[in-house]
Amino acid sequence: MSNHELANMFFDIADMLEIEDVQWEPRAYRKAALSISTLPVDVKQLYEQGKLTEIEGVGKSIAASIEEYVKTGTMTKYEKLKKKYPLDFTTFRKIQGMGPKRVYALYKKLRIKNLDDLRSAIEKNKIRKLEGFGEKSEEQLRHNMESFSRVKSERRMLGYVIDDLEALVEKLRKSGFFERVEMAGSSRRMKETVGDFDILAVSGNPEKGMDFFVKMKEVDEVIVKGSTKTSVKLDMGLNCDLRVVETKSFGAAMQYFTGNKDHNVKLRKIAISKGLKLNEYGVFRKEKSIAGDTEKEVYASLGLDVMEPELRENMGEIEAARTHSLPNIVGYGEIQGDLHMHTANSDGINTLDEMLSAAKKWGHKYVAITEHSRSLPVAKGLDDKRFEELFKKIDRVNEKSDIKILKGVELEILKDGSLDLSSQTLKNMDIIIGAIHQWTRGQDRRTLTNRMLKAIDTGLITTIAHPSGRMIGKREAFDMDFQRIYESCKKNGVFLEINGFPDRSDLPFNMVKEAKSFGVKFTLGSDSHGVDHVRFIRLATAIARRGWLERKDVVNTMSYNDILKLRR
Ligand code: DGT
Ligand code: CA
Ligand code: CA
Repeated sequence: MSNHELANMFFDIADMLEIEDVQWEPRAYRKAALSISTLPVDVKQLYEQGKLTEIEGVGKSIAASIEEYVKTGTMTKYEKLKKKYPLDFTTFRKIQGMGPKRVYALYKKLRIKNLDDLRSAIEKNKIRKLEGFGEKSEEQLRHNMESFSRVKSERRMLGYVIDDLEALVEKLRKSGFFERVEMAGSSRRMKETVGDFDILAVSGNPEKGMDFFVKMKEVDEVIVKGSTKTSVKLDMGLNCDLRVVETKSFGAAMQYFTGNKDHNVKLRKIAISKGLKLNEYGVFRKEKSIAGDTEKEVYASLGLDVMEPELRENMGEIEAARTHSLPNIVGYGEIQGDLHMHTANSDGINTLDEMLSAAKKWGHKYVAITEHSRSLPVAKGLDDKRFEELFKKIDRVNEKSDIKILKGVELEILKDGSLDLSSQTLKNMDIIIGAIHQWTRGQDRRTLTNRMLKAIDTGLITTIAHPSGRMIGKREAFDMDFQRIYESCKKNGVFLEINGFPDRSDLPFNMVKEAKSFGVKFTLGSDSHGVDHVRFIRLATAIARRGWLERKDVVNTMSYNDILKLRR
């Protein structure tokens, strides 16, 4: 059971209740669905901790439905309604002009249950003849349906699916049907969002291997099955292509299917300029293969150094590979700690002890506990006094703990650029993450830029939280003069954060690369709000790598003692 799935069920219930003219309830279900769909933790985990009603909009009765679903795999309320209305509300909801009442009218009159039915009814001009519809609204529906079909391939945030993908790859490896299995595509490049998974394998018995693959429990639906390529839909809602290739062209296939496309196009041009042919089978001079079994050879045959997959975005890496000046990007294993974490003291769900043991298990040597400050009441921000109490506790824990804690704050940058909390409280902190969370509406580019610059100028801030403010799929980056901000950060010795929380992934990697060119350095944070998020430091590191950062550019490669000295 995923949050996504559960949220869709509640949205469906809301739609069906609306058809039944039930008052209020649809709103309540939508509210619950919305908060579940954006929840940073697994609902199942909250259930196990008895914390369901802490979810915004989830009262006793919705909590009971969740519990029933977790325990039995069915939800009576949903099943009952669905029997009466066996319609694909989840899809219809995404098409403009297909509100519940209209969906129901189309079902009653034309038995339209799903997208295919809708399409064929429109093609046969059946809808225009219905009372209350007409030719114009049929045309409008046709248009809306087509624009839905174009965008329907939903991308997913890598942070939420990478572990499942790796587990899947591991299962294929252990199946005994493949000699090699590797992931390629955007997930190998650690792109923040992925459209589908691409897996490459070598197998002496591809038919049996593919049989095994399509029977895995993660596979919901087989799209095409062949002995060299099989495409399926996985239960996590993403498609996955498994390709079986020959050992002698494994490197060429890895290169080709890792991409990205622009990177490949440029490589192919280089090949042509050298009188060579490059494709997923190898590099060829006339018909003779000159490279193919390793990526390194493929690149070398084109006069290029091989680069880490994260760099393959056609952002200058090919030029750098030619002049042997690729950056030595920071390694995942070089990160010593996490510089952005919350606990139940503000809006996290786990205690300090729980967060520490999860961080220790991950391998961190230190973490910064950076609770929200008082002016963010929705996140239960702390005032000066509560920070003082928390820091006393941290001092006590630090004495005995082998994983060290940095005393920090995720500090509200107020509307005018001044800082939340007293400078006395701030003085006692090891790390201050300045953050803009609110009052941005109505602030134009100049006002917002000046607000940020003023905060940087205070000389009190260590780093800027999720600097662009973007939320994937929800909110664009702030309209700010980022170049001036980079300049000012460099001048004031203020870092920029790379926030690894999947929905944020902020700074975005291309902006990281630009900020680096101004001489800015970076802090990495998982922005954990629970033990399940500690793993997001890896995503922050991936963005750092994709932004060409080297060890020296990343504060988290420093030791605890050296970080303590930053503000002393
Ligand atoms: P995604 O799935 O949208 O997150 O992104 P990718 O990069 O995984 O793209 P995908 O799955 O369409 O294709 C996998 C790789 O195959 C891609 O990174 C590069 C290569 N590729 C796909 N289409 C083309 C193409 O038209 N030309 C070239 N040269 N390579 C391509
Ligand atoms: Ca892909
Ligand atoms: Ca693909």
